[in-house]
Formats: sequence, C-alpha cells, structure tokens
Amino acid sequence: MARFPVEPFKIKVVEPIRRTTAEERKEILEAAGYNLFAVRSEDVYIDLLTDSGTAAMSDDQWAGIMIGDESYAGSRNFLNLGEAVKAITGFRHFVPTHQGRGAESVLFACTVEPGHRVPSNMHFDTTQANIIVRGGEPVDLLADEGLDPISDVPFKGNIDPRKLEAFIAETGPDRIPLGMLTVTNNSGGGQPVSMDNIRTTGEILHRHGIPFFLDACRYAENAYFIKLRDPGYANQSVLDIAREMFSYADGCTMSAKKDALVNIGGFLALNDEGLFQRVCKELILREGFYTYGGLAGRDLEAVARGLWEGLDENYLAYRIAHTRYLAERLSEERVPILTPPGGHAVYLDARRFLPHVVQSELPGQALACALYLEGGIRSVEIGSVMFARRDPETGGMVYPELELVRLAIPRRVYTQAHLDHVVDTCKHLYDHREVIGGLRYTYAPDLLRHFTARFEPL
Ligand code: P61
Repeated sequence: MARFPVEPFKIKVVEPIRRTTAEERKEILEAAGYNLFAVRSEDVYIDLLTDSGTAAMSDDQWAGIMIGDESYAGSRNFLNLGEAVKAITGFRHFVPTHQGRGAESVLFACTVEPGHRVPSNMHFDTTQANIIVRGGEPVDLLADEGLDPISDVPFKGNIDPRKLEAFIAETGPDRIPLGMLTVTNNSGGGQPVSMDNIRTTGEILHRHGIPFFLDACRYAENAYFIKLRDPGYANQSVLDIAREMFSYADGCTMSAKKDALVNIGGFLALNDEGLFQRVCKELILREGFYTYGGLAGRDLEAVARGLWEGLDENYLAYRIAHTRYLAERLSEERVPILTPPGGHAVYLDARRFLPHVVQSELPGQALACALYLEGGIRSVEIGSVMFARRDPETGGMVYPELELVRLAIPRRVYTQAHLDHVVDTCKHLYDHREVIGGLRYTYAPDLLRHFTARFEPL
C-alpha cells in the first residue's frame, strides 16, 4: 500500500472549498460547453487543472511581499531576484516577465523569422504558439521511449540526439535560430531529461553554431529526478545539479509559477550581450521596463525567495513523493496511468481508460468531463484538443500519439484525503468506463484551442 509522505510544513492559512451535487455539476458543465476552463473555480472541489500559479506560498514569501519596493526603475526586489537568478542559473543577463509565455514571446520576437524551425524534445503549447505566430515551425524530437505510456525508462523526457542531428542536416543551421529542451517535459507526462541528454544536446547545437535554451519551468523537479535516478549524482546537491544543467545552455525561459512557488511571474535569462540588448527593447514594448517586466516589486521578491525554496531538498523529496503517492494508489486500483509518474502531475492514459472512444471523439476531454461530473475534480486534457493539428497539405487532422488527462498537483495545497478522493473517483469511473461516451466540437478556434473550444456529447 502506497504511503503518503510526511509534510515538511504546517498549515497556517486555509481556504474553504465547497462540494456541489451531481445535478449541479451537470448543469454547470453544460453551461460551460463541456470545457473545464469555463467552469468557475468555486464550483470545483479539487482543482487539478494546473500546478501553475497555484502554489501555497510560504510565510517567508508573504513577508517578502510586504517589502515590495514599487519604484518604476531599479527596485531592490529586482536586485534580489537578479542575485537569485545569477546564483542558480549562472546566466549573465536576465529580465523579469509577467509569466513564462512573456519570456517566450520576447525571446522569439528577437530570434524567430518566417521559415525558421525550432527543435525541442517537446514544446509546450504556449511555446509552440509563440513560435508559430512569428512564422516559425516548432518541431518535437522526443526519443521514442518517451511516447510509450508504460515503459519504465528513467528519463522519458530526453530528446533523441540522432533525430536532432538528422533534423539539423535536413533543415540547415541557418534556418534554426535556437534549439530548446523542456525540463521536465510537461506535454509528455512531466518526465525528466537526463544530464547526459542536456549536455549532448548542447554539444550538438553548439557544434552547428545554434544557441541552446532551456524551458526551465520545472528545472528543480528535473534536477531532483537526476539526483534520484542517475547514480553519478546521488551525492550532489540539487543546487549543484541545477547549476550544471544550466551550464550547458545559453539561456532559459522560466515560468516562476511552477518551481519558484509563486502565483505570478517569470523571467528570461541569457548570456549573449547583443541578444540581451534586443530583448530589453522588446521587453519595454511588451512587458514593461527591464527592472520590473510586468510585475510589481512585491511579486519580484516572492519569486526571489521562491526560487530558493523550490530547491530545498526536504521540500522536493515531499513534492515528488506526494505525486508518486497518487500514482501508486491509482496503479493499485489498476487505473491506467502514464508510468513512471512525472514530478508535477499524474497523467491518466485516456486511450487505455476509454478504449471504446476513438481519438476523433476526444477521449481525453470526455474523461476530464467525467471526472468533474463524478467527483467535482478539474483536470486538463493534454491530447487531441490541445495538440491535434490540420495537415496543411492533406487537410486531414493529425492526432497526437499521447491522449492524456493531466491531474496536476498544486504545490503544498492538497492533503492525503484530497488525493484519496481523486483515487476513489478515478476507480469508480474506470469500473464504469463503458458508460462514458465521446464528444464533438461545437466551436474550435485555430490557436490554443483548448482554452475556449466548446463541445457537446455525441
Ligand atoms: C501548465 F492549459 N504551463 O502546465 P506560463 N512552458 C511549460 C509550461 O508548462 C508552461 C509554460 C511554458 C501551464 C499553464 C498552462 O494551455 C495552457 O507562466 C513547460 O503559463 O505563461 C505553462 O508558462 C508557460 C496551462 C499554460 C494550459 C497553457 O498548466
């Protein structure tokens, strides 16, 4: 029987949550067009939509909020954040941004032009979209084992170095303004990338003169997985592991809403002086002056403190064990999940959960809706709704390999009993899976479709 980890904190502030009835949830879901993004949070019992911006901040972070220096330029909180970013990442320059996609938008505005292609292990959807709006093409080169939902390979977030070499040969370095790795790989199940793979990716890209950036939202969880799973790093501190990860790259985009344990914030860090000058210009247009980047001084301070807390090894041990507890309990009940579990989420495998629903009938979205109807649980589909794309040549839909429903776990928010409720709900649905049917679109926008699409049951 799985064991819940002992919390390395106690709870000082609470927020009431309310259970709705099944009839209420049916009405709410219909009114929301079967899109959980359109449901009000007060109508959700356990909110596993995202681990982004949903962390419970510490008393130290809240204390930092009270010493926000709200000066337009040169606030002391900017300096504190700069010290943390430099000490952890080692990059020479950084600018704050309002969140991760702000960093992406500024970076790609300065680097990507029409016809360019940007390789990665797997781009997250905001990264994809920010490359596409610049006329570029995001290309995923995940190693094949990352696409197998049940293989127990330790680093299923790795890029395939041979695919990367072939991609560069075919595309030509001139059309590749940068290469990326997402650590951990969110769209592929929150799976970590190994140190070897990060080093090799840097070497390959640099051999061709191509800059290398990390999408570092969950870099601390990735570093902790390296410590757990690569014997060569068992005795190194997570901070040192993180520093080594960054040392192979030329910069990173960061959504601080994940591993920096804040409700809002992000940054872009990099080494290249010329690029930094262009970034500052672009930042002022889009996000704000380069010492605040769309954030209040108090937010900058919370990020600075949260970056250090997110590297605390007692916290990380708890964090990873908390997620593993949910995964192990679900496996004990034979609910099909992606294994091994990632750091920030457990992913239900909708293809195996609902084998009778074909991909064009959106099994992931159907399962996400069923979780809400049954248990008031909000999850997010990471499958066809988020990633299916129309082939420009044939006009047909290209469906993603993985059809997942992500149960993302907010940091330091939910207790064991909350997770047990999730397990009971999933087990009940799995035992009665044949009554869950598919969905069809009533509205489907082209870009970032899942946020605003509408559906109806078939
Ligand atoms: C999430 F449904 N992730 O996982 P921002 N890179 C990576 C992310 O995971 C990520 C960002 C960049 C979210 C929030 C989210 O369609 C969605 O601070 C690996 O959110 O701008 C964000 O960071 C962007 C959920 C984002 C979504 C987009 O839940």
